[in-house]
Amino acid sequence: MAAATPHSPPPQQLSSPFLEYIRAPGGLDKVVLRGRRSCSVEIRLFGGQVTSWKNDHGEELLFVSSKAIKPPKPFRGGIPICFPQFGTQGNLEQHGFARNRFWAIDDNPPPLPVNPAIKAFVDLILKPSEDDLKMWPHSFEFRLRIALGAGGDLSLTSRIRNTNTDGRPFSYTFAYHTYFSVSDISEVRVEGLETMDYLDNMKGKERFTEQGDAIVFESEVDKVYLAAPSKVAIIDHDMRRTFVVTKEGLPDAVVWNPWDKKAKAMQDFGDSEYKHMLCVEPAAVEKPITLKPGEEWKGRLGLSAVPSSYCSGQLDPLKVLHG
Ligand code: TA6
Repeated sequence: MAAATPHSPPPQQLSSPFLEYIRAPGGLDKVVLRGRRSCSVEIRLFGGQVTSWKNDHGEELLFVSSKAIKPPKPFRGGIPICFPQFGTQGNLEQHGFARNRFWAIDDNPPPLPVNPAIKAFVDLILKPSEDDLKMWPHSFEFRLRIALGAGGDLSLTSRIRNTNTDGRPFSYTFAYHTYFSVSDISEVRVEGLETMDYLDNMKGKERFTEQGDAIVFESEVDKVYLAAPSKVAIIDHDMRRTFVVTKEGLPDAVVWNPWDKKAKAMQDFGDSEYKHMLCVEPAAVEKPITLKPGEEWKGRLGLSAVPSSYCSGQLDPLKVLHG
């Protein structure tokens, strides 16, 4: 069970003009990162979860369900962190416990080589509680840096270190369960995953090979693309917007839309909200990551939103994927 309240940070850690700590009742404390014009990112301490990413017009780029509920249940939308497992295996809750715990502001993060021009960022940290250790008997430090770039791009960098003192390695699976806001799922295409092998969660995780052109959506999709390229493009035709998803340290990519039947079955999801969202989730699913004591893994998610123009007839996705 998650602790009742977040760890309130000493004010000196939050002295940046690009960062605001907002206390809220019910464990909903959050950090707001502010960039140029109306660019911003909101992160809830509960779950270390990004719940908003706005562009310089103040438009929301991530999907959050209107029926999302409060702690201690995971929040439907934004970018939930799936750790130490993706999916449901053994006695851990679906997608692991990291998204259901209060993270703390990391007051002493080890140096992370980043672009010095990026001023709007926050470092969070999660360590296992006694209860967590009963469920998953491994000590770890999970450091998460969330950064808003000068151009409005968003990056999440996870560093997970095995701090076991008993010499035991541990293995885990992981995903940045990213919910993108789209105008109309039937007008959306995904480029970059053509011809890739995938495990189909709707067909008993059987392995298939994707067709040779862009992925379109006409029904529920729940696929884990294996050894996917480091860049994937989500083209929203109506919005004339392309999301570019880049990943490092994460071989796989999960693509999910629940469609109508499953949407109706989810309490924290509006019946027709499937039309306005798509999950593309950089992940490590097929091959768990194993760390020996003292070893650290780094996994990075990069998101940008660029205008898509079709007047030229030139497919922007090809530019953003191979440019
Ligand atoms: O990422 C796809 C998936 O594994 C789907 O199978 C579906 O369960 C989705 O995650 C949502 O999971 P959640 O536990 O957040 O309801």
